[in-house]
Amino acid sequence: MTATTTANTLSVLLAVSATTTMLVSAEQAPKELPWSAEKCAELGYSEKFDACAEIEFCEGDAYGGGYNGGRRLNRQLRAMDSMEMYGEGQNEGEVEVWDEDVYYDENGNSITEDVEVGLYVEDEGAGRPATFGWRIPGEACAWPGPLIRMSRGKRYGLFVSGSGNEETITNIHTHGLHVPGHGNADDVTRSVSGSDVIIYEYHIPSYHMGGTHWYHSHWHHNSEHHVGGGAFGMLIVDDGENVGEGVDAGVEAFLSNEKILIASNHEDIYGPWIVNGVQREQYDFNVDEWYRLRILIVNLDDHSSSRTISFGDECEAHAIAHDGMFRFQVPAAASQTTFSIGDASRLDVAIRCSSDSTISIYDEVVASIKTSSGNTNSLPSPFTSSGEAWSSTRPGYLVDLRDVEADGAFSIKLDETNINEVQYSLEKPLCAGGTDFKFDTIQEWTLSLAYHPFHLHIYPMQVVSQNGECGENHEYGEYYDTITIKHSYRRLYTRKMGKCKVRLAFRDVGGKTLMQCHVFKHGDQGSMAFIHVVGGPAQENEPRVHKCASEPCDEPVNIPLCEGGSAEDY
Ligand SMILES: [Cu+2]
Repeated sequence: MTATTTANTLSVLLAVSATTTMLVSAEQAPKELPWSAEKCAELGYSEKFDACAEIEFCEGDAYGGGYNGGRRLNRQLRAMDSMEMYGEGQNEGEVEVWDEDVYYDENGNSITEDVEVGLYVEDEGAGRPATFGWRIPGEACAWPGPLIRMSRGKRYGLFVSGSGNEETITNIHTHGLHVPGHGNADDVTRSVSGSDVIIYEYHIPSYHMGGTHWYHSHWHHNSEHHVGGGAFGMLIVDDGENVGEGVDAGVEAFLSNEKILIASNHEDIYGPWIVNGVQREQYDFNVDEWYRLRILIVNLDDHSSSRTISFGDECEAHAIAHDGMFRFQVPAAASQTTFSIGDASRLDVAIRCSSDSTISIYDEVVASIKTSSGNTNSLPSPFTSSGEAWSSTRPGYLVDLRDVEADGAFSIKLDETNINEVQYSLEKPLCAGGTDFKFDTIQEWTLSLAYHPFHLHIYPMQVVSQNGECGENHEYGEYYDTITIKHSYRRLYTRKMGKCKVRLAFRDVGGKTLMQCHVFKHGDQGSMAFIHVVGGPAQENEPRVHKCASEPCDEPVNIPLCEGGSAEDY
């Protein structure tokens, strides 16, 4: 690997530098995707969906824009010297090009190309354009993509178009939604390219818990490349009614008094972290007012899988939800200023600050909190009017399984290229003793993960290990959709490997689902597997394709069942 500056990339640097004097003065929360019944009528799907929206994959020109990475990268390179990850550092103001990064085409063949991985300019602020992204048609290709907000009990039609480029294949995974993983719903084998348009059908059941989730591109072999370019965004399911026992006007006001924090870094680089697409986000808080901070962590470096996020001593913070699912008792009794959180995970906290403060990831300040007095709103409170915690309403897929006898047991071992020594395959699902999993069963799974974050699509998992085997990111008894035990590659050799036990309920939704390592590089290398949950409801395939320039478009992919036979009908 070599670091070079070329005439071609230098011109990109100059073009971007001109925009870097813009300072961040208020929160940069992304624009919301506009759902509407009118859009359904316009597209001819009024009877099928309650709300429709169009979202477009996009490709930008370059990374950059106020991306103050040089100084920090050099410092972290020194810390990583012993791993010999990078041959050379680079200086501020230089464009860095690393030769021979390997990517894959749609057939899985490796492509060798020069990849520009970053622009280093000394400045604060300014938005970050995406090299790959999701956008509202007509909007800029921004990092991160639009905020998708959904309501419980509604039928949504998401019309997804390609970037215009026939060579770029992608799709969308709604990380955290409890919806089918096959048919025309959240199936990662679906695909769109060019100017084609495919339809994702999402019925958010009325019992779905409200929470903080996200979406990202998930086309196999290109996930790292696409998400690493900015193709992701936050997805929120609104709380609606019946959130919990004891929820009063103050708690309701608190739950909707939200702030958004989408933290991401950059593929192959050890920091820096940016928030909401900017180098130093600023939040405006009223002094001593409670806010619900929705935090999403998108990590693109493949050698670490967890981090700490901390607030200054001027603030009090209580956890209220993990991975978009409320704690059983909300909020957590103890205030913390530092939280440990795994990759791809979300954390909602109740936070209030008495004066100006900062938000840091590890020891890097990524955002500031500016407080102002005089307009304090005292109504929002995470606690009930009597100052107590409240019990969240638990839908069937999120009930307490600690005292329930499991119907089945399974062990999972994640590696960089495989799960249970089987590489990702469309021909072969993962089987438990030669059979598929059964709908309406309770499972107890034992996870051996090293530092790999384990994400199971569709079905959240309750941590039932009591002695810290699941690591410091997870609390006994709470639900998560991604489990990350160890923090990084380096710590792997200094700490005992944990065997973390989780329980989960195969309820409401059946069919195929994906489990994966959520280090994007490892998923792309084959650390993913399908399982089938048989005997439950089946999701239809239609409507599926809205616009197809040349057949075939988004043909359904059927993974054979463990015991043989087709999985077309579950
Ligand atoms: Cu991994």
